[in-house]
Amino acid sequence: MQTTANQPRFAVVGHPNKGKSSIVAALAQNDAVEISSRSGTTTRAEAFTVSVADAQYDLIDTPGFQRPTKALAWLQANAATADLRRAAIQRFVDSEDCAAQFPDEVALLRPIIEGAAILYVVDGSRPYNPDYEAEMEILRWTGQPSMALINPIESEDYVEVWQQALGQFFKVVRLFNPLLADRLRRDEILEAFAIIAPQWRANIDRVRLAYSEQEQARLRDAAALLDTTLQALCHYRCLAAANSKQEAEAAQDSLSARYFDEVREVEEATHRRLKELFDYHHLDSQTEALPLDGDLFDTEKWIAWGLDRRQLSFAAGLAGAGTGAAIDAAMAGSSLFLGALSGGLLAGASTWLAANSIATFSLNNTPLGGYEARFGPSKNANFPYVIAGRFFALLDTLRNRTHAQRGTAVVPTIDLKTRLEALENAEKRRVSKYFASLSAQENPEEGMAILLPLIVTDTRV
Ligand SMILES: Nc1nc2c(ncn2[C@@H]2O[C@H](COP(=O)(O)OP(=O)(O)OP(=O)(O)O)[C@@H](O)[C@H]2O)c(=O)[nH]1
Ligand SMILES: [Mg+2]
Repeated sequence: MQTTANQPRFAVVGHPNKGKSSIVAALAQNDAVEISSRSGTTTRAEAFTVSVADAQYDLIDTPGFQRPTKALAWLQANAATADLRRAAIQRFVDSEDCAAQFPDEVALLRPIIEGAAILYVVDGSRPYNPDYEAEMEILRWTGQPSMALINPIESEDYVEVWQQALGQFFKVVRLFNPLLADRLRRDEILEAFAIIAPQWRANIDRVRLAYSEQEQARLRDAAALLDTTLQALCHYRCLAAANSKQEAEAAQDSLSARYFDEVREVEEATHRRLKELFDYHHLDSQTEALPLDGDLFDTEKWIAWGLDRRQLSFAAGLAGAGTGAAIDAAMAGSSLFLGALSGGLLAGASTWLAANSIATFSLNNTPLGGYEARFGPSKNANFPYVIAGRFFALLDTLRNRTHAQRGTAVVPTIDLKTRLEALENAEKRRVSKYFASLSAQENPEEGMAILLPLIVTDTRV
């Protein structure tokens, strides 16, 4: 990777365990950065090149200050006047003796003396204390452009106090919580980078522009991925050739097991691909298992698929209607199914209800005199909604997360209805028609464009 003098470089420094690595991970969108609650996790300086399209900058994660007061005393003994301070820092970094005595300070100062700008990180939930002054003083001696970031780890209780103290050492002080996926804040931080290091302004502006284009590209790619997945899954079937009818019938169980396994695998591969699209390469996520082999009117399973109880009750109401019982009008008003009905998805409730299993077994004669056993494809009208709902749940989880969060992402079930209702009427109709044609085993075109409005709906609170 090409690194030029003109490429912005920022060293993230501060006390141990104040979220330096978390800030690097969030800004760099890199879930491989090592983060832990253990103090002293980062033991050496490591540069992460952030590449967004053709724009780049470097973030350097560093170990925390361990002995700032003693290090400052060494520096003071080596620089009698202000004009000698930068040279003293250089000697400090070059000295073998200092490397042995102050390995962390040497590691964090080296990239700075080599030209990186400084991002000094403090915790806004802990009180200010003058111990930090040795750190800030050392950083000031480097003469490099600098700004401070207040990370409100547990609260914002001491943010104001910190602002006052930091304001005396840093021209720019910003609040940044690396665990919140706040894109505006990230942009604000980048803008602040350009203020402290105007020589990098053109490059930083390119990065900012690339970030916003990247977001749009990701959403388009996600829409295309969902379209491909729905087309694949709605047409999915498993076939087995047999010489006799008995042999074909005997294949039913293994064929259906294979069908459900493979459908699950396709979905898992899609979810992995979606994570990669958002630069999550190490993230485990936990989505309710797709309970494919059961009856679609099993309450718990509907809920697992992201449809709530009221929607379910309405489905049950419709089932009653099919056999002459009344539809509960109150339920009707609140249901996803009503949208589907009014959107012209269903010719009649019976079409919807006839398909109460995902896919069925069938057996055909082949032209050569043998038999073909077949499981699938799914003609179930609910199936594309279920697959799409689960995809949106993961998408929202990824968009609400930052790369600083560690641990398994628990993907909640989502309210698909709210997402559908946010669409314009014409968009709703196009989505309903698209899903219906998938279940009717057609190959709807322009799925990506049809799905995009559903994808971009930002369900974040
Ligand atoms: N709740 C919360 N936790 C945070 C935040 N920022 C960091 N943490 C947690 O604080 C701990 C330390 O974060 P790191 O990013 O590893 O801190 P560091 O400054 O790099 O630590 P060292 O490398 O040990 O110096 C981790 O458990 C993080 O998950 C935050 O904004 N909110
Ligand atoms: Mg760290």
